[in-house]
Amino acid sequence: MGKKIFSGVQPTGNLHLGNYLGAIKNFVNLNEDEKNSCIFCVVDLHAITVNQDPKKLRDNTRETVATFLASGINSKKSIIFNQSQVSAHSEAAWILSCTARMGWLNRMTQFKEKAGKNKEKVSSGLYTYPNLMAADILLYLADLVPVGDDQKQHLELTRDIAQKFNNDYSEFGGKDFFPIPEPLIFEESSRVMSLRDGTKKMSKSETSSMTRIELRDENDLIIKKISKAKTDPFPIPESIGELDNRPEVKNLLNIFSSLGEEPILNILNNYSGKQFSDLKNDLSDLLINRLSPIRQELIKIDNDEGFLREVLNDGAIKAKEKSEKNIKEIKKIIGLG
Ligand code: AQP
Repeated sequence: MGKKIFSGVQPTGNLHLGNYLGAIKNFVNLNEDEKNSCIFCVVDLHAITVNQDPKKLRDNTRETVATFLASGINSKKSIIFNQSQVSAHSEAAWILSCTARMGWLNRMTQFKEKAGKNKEKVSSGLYTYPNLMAADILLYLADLVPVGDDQKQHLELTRDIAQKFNNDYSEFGGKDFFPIPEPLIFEESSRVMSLRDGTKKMSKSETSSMTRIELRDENDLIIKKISKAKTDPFPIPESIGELDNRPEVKNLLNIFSSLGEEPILNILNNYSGKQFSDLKNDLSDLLINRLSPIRQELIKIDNDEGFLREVLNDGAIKAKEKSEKNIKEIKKIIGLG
């Protein structure tokens, strides 16, 4: 049976291989299955939980949509829009923040990581971010959410919020109102790590761009970044078990595997005993082969402002239609209006 799928990406620039393998590549496959109904959202309201330059934010929103399209998401089959254009997201976030418990939010590791020692100075939006994420998903009564492994905890919170809402209002029409959404995590690509430190995830906000392959990187830069990627002094092993405690090597193999859609063991069979430079040369070729068509398409689409505006306008109309119907229901259940 077809699924209702929702996922979001922040327009914070520097979209990278982790975003592509952990999220966007999977969106493309889901979008191709005619039975699914997919909504892909550029979550600009999430982006403003940290300081943003307004002009850059607007450009990055366009760039994120262009990346969706260049990667192969079809805007005729899926709804593509930006969150801030559909006001029901903010309304639902407020309502659901009254369902979410402080104790639940206090456990969110992403807040702890992002706030660091600066807890008193970060925006309160950064703290309540998971409530908005729950609203995004539940507003469309989605049942499947493709995300990278880093978002698993937020999705568990979304499930808790949905369950509590359904229970709290069970006598008022809330029973089973929200489906309990499932994460869709593709194990081999769920966490792409930094090229310089295999224990940290590849991230847009890491200061050095040498830690990540960006989707706009030219071929020469891809070769340079992969050749400088950290490895270790030991030989390429024969078995997966021998990759324990070798995070950087494991990461390169994971990237190879998910990009080439080939089991890690096959790759080990081909490279065990060989030099890292052999593995890296072939990995660079594979990356160039997969990413350069996306980059070329991205540049083309990004220059077509009219087309991007049309995709976003059209997506917002469709998203409004669905979300307004559901927010009305939610308000009716809880006695608003
Ligand atoms: N390293 C990663 N490996 C696999 N998946 C990843 N995702 C992000 N990084 C990796 C997945 O990409 C989707 C969009 O993420 P996002 O842009 O909304 O926010 P994020 O997870 O906070 O991305 P970054 O790059 O890590 O940004 P910063 O540096 O701002 O924290 C999500 O599905 C995410 O799981």
